[in-house]
Amino acid sequence: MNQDIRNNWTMDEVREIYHAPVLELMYKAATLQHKYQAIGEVQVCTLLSVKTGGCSEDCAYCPQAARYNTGVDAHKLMNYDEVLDKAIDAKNAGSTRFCMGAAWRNVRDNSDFDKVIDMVKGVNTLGLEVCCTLGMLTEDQATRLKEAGLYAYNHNLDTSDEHYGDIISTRTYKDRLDTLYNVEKAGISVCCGGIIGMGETDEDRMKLLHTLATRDKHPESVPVNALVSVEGTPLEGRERVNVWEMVRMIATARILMPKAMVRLSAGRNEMTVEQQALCFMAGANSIFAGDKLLTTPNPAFASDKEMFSLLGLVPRESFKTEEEPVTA
Ligand code: SAM
Ligand code: DTB
Ligand code: SF4
Repeated sequence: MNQDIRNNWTMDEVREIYHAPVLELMYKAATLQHKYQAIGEVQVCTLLSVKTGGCSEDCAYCPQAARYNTGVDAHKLMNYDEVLDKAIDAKNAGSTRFCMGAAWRNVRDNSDFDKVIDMVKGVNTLGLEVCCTLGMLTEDQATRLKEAGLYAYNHNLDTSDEHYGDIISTRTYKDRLDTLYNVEKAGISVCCGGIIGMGETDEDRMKLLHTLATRDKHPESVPVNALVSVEGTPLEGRERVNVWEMVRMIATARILMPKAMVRLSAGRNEMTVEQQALCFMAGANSIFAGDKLLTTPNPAFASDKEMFSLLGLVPRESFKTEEEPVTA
């Protein structure tokens, strides 16, 4: 039995890992990274908001919730050609995964979903790994997405079960878990992570990671977002998380789920190259590229290209199978 890949972690074990002296924690994470991931390879993903704003949910962090005045203009679903053009641009810029996001509470069986299905088919033919994040899904909807060629589905748990109610009241943790179940059942890769910097405790952060790492199957990817505090949301004016908090979160995720892609997600725009390098050392091996996340800024392709060259990083190819562990 492989002692590194476990889903029976106890909270005490997670606490011991998370609270270790930071350099020791990074060393341990980097060791597992060397064993299970291709060193220096970073997955480059592009996000596109195909349906922006006007969302009925009350997620306290989100600039797209209709009830907050954040200055985000609501846009109806983009059309097929526009989306395909953006996917081609992303591919030409070196991305291997294309993630389409919609500001929906859940998917409805209507013509908009039919259009998204066509987009998934179209992006798939470009040889990109297609991902979507559309809110809650039923089992049938997940199956339709899978049949259209969807590779991964992003659906974040965001924080611990205990803290969830302070951040979102319009749905429950169980609703999120149910969608993850439907996604997994349909044979789609799960992309699931969270956000730090929303007033949660260390214990909440560890509980989120514990929930992910004790699933029967670890998520294929785990996005770690630093809150982008947006004016008009209930979380406006929150202090930015410091780099060591990101490092601790990323390294703990890497140790608990050695084979997952750990994505240094929102928050990179506010980080220096040195700070990002610490996150890569701590086990991050995936990023969102392109100058916009969904609605907020992200580093430009050109500056990421410079960073890759400086740090000796190379973009990971698409549809790569798991690396064989290095023995010796
Ligand atoms: N509406 C769908 C949903 O909620 O699942 C999909 C889009 S939603 C914007 C995707 C994820 O983006 C959220 O789960 C959250 O983790 C992240 N996110 C949204 N706003 C953010 C912010 N201001 N800072 C960091 N992450 C954010
Ligand atoms: C994820 O974990 N982070 C991305 C993606 N999954 C969909 C979204 C970040 C959004 C940041 C705020 C915005 O740009 O609107
Ligand atoms: Fe809507 Fe998703 Fe934003 Fe919540 S995170 S308000 S569900 S778009």
